[in-house]
Amino acid sequence: MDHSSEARRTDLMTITRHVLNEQSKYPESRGDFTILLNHIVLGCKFVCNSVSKSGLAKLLGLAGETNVQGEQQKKLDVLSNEVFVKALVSSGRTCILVSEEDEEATFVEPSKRGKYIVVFDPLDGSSNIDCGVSIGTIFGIYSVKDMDNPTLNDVLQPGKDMIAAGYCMYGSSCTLVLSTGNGVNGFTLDPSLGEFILTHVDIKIPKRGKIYSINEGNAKNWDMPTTRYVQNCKFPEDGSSPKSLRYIGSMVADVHRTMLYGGIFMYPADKKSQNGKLRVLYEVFPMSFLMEQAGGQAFTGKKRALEIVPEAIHERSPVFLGSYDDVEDIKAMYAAAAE
Ligand code: AHM
Ligand code: MG
Repeated sequence: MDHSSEARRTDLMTITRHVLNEQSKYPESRGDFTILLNHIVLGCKFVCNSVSKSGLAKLLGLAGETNVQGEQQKKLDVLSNEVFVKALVSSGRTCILVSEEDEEATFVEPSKRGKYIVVFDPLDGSSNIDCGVSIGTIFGIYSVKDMDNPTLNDVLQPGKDMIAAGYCMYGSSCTLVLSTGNGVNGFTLDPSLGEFILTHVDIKIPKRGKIYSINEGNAKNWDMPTTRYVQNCKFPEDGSSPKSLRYIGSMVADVHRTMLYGGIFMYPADKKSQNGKLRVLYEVFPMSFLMEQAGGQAFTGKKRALEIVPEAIHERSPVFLGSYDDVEDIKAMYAAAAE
């Protein structure tokens, strides 16, 4: 009998335990955040289960509806959105929800209201569902100023004001990466226990990476700094080795790889999409928050991504995020172009 593995199994750091430990540093904490997070975790487990069974359950294919960005929704998008909205409302800890799938923000009725605002993309990368490529949920959390009188202005805050952010990747394993503003930790779902277990302690992104990640099919329409930067990834002017290109087209998976291996992920502006593609509140902000917490950077082409003050809940922004030094390089390209 393997006594050492049995010993390990009795001392598991579950995500709830981890968050309780972190919250215990704040004497005023009453457990509300832990309860909220437990409901997010429940949503992730539900979606993870649905994603892995989707072929069997005939969930693949179009749901026949079009979302606010004019994109066709898949059945799993619809299901995931319902799961998270219900979990978040029933937590009793939220007051405003913003989902990629809902045109309007949801204001939680007063009897179920709490102090947190959750912005989320329930199932990002949905074009990858039908071929089994990794997809994920992205979320960010703010505190409301006045719980009795929540307004959209509470949501339209810069990303640096978020109190937590994370993503859950439904891939070869189900991995939840979380920051409550005190570094980044990764948890892997143990299907036999139904618990997320701390597996990636205090993730730090390498200072420089060897991978760049961008949809090169849009190159024709890129601006000059992006074009020059990508050219330099392939033909470095300093004689260093070229970078490798990796692009999944699923932000959670591309960012997760960038976080662990280093490098840069880019979704720039182009002539057709002046603001890029990715949504500020529930894609750019949470991923930028995590990157900064892991020691990396996130830049829009003009400024630090977390300093954007959104004017609309589904606003988009270009983004360049990843290893500190790689983002410094693209910042230098933009600075040179502005001279
Ligand atoms: P979605 O929210 O409709 O799934 O779109 C967001 C996804 C991201 O996961 C990914 O980074 C990007 O779209 C890929 O876009 P493209 O196919 O233009 O490269
Ligand atoms: Mg999305």
